[in-house]
Amino acid sequence: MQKPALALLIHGGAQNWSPQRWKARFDDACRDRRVVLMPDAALDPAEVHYAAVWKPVPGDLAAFPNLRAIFNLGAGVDALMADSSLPDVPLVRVAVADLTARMTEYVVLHVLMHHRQELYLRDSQREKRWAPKKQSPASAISVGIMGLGTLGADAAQVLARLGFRVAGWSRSERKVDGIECFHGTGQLDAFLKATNILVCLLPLTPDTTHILNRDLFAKLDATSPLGAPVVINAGRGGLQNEADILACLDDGTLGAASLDVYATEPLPADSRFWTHPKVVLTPHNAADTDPDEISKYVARQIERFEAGDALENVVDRGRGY
Ligand code: NDP
Ligand code: OXD
Repeated sequence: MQKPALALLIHGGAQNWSPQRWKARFDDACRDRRVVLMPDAALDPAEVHYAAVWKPVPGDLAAFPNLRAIFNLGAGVDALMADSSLPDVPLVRVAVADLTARMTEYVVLHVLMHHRQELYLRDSQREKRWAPKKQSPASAISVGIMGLGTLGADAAQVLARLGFRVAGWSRSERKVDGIECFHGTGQLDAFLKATNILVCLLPLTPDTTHILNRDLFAKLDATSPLGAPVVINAGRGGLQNEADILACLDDGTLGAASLDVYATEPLPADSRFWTHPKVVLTPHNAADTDPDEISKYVARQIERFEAGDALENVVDRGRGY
């Protein structure tokens, strides 16, 4: 007997996503399960027990009356949480070693880029200027990571191994070897005061919206060899007040920013971020979710679920992540 169907819903406009490639990978991973790439007029919605989704149109998931679980094809579930008609079934997010490693690469790349004065050195090269600046050791720089979850904790440990002083900030109390851990709003100021390079890997929730703003930047430590603090945001664009970032870069409150995510994506052509000399910009590809890895992860989870075991990495809807 064929197993209940899995519907694949991938937002049509999503950059860098090939729905056909995802479908092929899911067909391989799910073997005797019917995988249906939506929209599909021939599908009876009642056959669908599982949905694997990336930014589906709000309301689309409500069309499946027998849905048992939703698998988000990324780590961040903010787009789904915004759907007021989201069926009340377990919502699973991605937490796999492949995605974590990719994000750690991004974070380490950008921390090192600022620490090793790459913006200055590339300017010097363009101008044929032989003018080395004093180099300081990693131990002279404190990196503060907002969000000490799957991604933040891994990046923190790799940075600590490189010799940086590393602190992390989370909602609840955490312990990560070698990392100074802060939590809750009560410890936020102490965390910021100890931070020269701020890395944001928070989920976007009502509590974190626009958390990266002028008030917060003004509390960062500006006394390191870097001078003004640096901000790196690979969480979500909604975490940042973009006007504040630009104003703080212009008036020297911030020395530089690496941004991977934006309030509006793709980033509009008239955004000042494109040309700002202190901004290193990437197009929301700090860490891609890989169809090979994620299809296997979802297939494994469904097997567990059907065997009566608990699903992993289920989103707490009350917290929003
Ligand atoms: P996790 O859920 O594992 O970790 C989230 C962390 O943020 C936890 O430490 C959590 O605290 C903390 N947090 C949440 N809310 C608050 C708050 N109000 N105050 C303080 N800390 C808070 O998520 P991941 O690490 O897997 O992913 C983080 C985010 O990264 C995703 O939500 C997504 O938006 C983004 N992302 C971006 C990608 C890109 O390519 N740019 C790729 C993948 C993810 P606690 O530990 O107490 O729960
Ligand atoms: C994610 C992302 O949340 O790619 O996984 O942004």
